[in-house]
Amino acid sequence: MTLSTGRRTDIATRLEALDEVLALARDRVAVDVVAEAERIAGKAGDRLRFGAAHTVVALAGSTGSGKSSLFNALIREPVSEVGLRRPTTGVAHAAVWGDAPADALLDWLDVPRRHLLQRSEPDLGFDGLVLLDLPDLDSVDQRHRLEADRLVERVDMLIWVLDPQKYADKVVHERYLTPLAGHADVMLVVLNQVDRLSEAARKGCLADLSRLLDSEGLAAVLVLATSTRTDAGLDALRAELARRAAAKRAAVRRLEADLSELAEALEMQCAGSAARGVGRAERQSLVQALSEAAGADMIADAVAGAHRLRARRVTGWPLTRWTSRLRLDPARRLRLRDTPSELVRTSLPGPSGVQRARVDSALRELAERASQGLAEPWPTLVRNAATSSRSELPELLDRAVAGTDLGLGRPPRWWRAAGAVQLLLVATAAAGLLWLAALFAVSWLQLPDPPLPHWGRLPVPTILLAGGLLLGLLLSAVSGLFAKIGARRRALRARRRLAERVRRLADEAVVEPVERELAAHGALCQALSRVRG
Ligand SMILES: Nc1nc2c(ncn2[C@@H]2O[C@H](COP(=O)(O)OP(=O)(O)O)[C@@H](O)[C@H]2O)c(=O)[nH]1
Ligand SMILES: [Mg+2]
Repeated sequence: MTLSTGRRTDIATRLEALDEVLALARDRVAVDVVAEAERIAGKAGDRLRFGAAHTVVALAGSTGSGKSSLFNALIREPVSEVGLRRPTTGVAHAAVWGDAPADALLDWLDVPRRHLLQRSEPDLGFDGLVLLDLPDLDSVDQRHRLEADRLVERVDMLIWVLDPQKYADKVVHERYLTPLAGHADVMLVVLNQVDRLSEAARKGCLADLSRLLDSEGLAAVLVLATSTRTDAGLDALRAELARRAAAKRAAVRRLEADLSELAEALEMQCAGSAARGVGRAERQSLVQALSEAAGADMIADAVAGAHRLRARRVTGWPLTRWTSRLRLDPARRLRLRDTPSELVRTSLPGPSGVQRARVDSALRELAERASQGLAEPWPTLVRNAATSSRSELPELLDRAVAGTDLGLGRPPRWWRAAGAVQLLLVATAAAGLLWLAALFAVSWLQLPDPPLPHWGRLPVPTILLAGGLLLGLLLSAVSGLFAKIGARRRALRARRRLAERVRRLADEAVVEPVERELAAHGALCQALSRVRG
């Protein structure tokens, strides 16, 4: 059996939206709020499965107001014991009109005491009506009160039975009527025992009750005056019940009211302005702080130093070049490898206290700005998301450094050319030196002078020796200058590459978790507006 009214899709859509809200709210929103929403979602799903053929109406009120008397008057048979406060009054009675089987529905309501009224004479038009006589709301026995509450929560419609003495009863008004202000559509208020009032007193009492209901936001609720002694107002009550039972709308209306009330209660989740998201400036300062914590300064220095040293080893003046071999490569010292690999650890010292503090404050700032204007618990959720991988950051940063291509593995091509020229110049100088030595030996041995070519006024061997040495020194100086410029450029590039890598890390470890929370908030508020209907 399904509900055939046009509102079916309506409430189904709202319930689907509620499921979405629940999926997003679990683990985020306070457990009691989620539990309440789950309860209503569960109840609505259950109730809808039983269809709209039946309309479950409960008589609720405090002790002695006349619930059982009204119940008997409506079914015209004395089934529910009047004036009794024996244990049996802690259990609800049901009267079921019509042929449609209501057993499954009553099993779900957990009401075992049932009276079937197939055809009432005269026909009251009560087909499909299920009337419940509830335990007293103010019973001294807590179990009775809980049983009444349980059914107040589940039924489709409520008739609040008041009497002239206790019509302003605090229990009924504060605990039930006021919180159910959104349910006026599925409630009736009955002022019973009016036979005990004079005409004037009755009017005054009804006026007072109306004022009270008005102040509780229940101006729309229908108020009837009845008496089970004189039968006053009973026909009007019967007519109203017949009308509601025939309309078959109470079940859905009740659930709709529940959903609206729930949506209103959840509304504060979406109070305030919409989330701003992670700002570019906050993201940038986080990347900055993380880069510093990753040791960007130290790394840039090491890259520059390694570049200069390696340049000297290849292009330096060969006669003093060997001294550079004695010096330790700064990149090696930090175990920064030529070929990046995330699998090896560097021997960077890790972030200092100051650097950690800067990262923390960047995280805080980012979370704060991203969740600005949102109601709790969302700023807390966003902050937790931002700091979720905080303790792993040093490790992640080191891995990022190890995995960054710092440009160490690619020596400039001119180095080798310059190195070759240096060797050539040394060879030239050596040739000049040997030549001069040979000339010296010839002259020492008093042999005839061999021919000595000149270039301008200088002998060629002298030019070879001096030129080779001078040009070697000059080349070494020029190479050193270029290496210095190159070192600066490489340091900058290494910084940039590291920052790129760190940005990716910041996005994965911080920005994305934060944005997931903000997206959850947006989706929840969106779904909530559909729950509201
Ligand atoms: N005068 C008068 N007494 C009533 C009326 N309805 C019920 N009573 C009496 O009020 C007492 C409590 O009634 P009962 O139906 O047991 O109330 P319940 O506790 O709400 O179920 C009984 O003594 C009834 O006879 C009424 O309309 N007029
Ligand atoms: Mg009773």
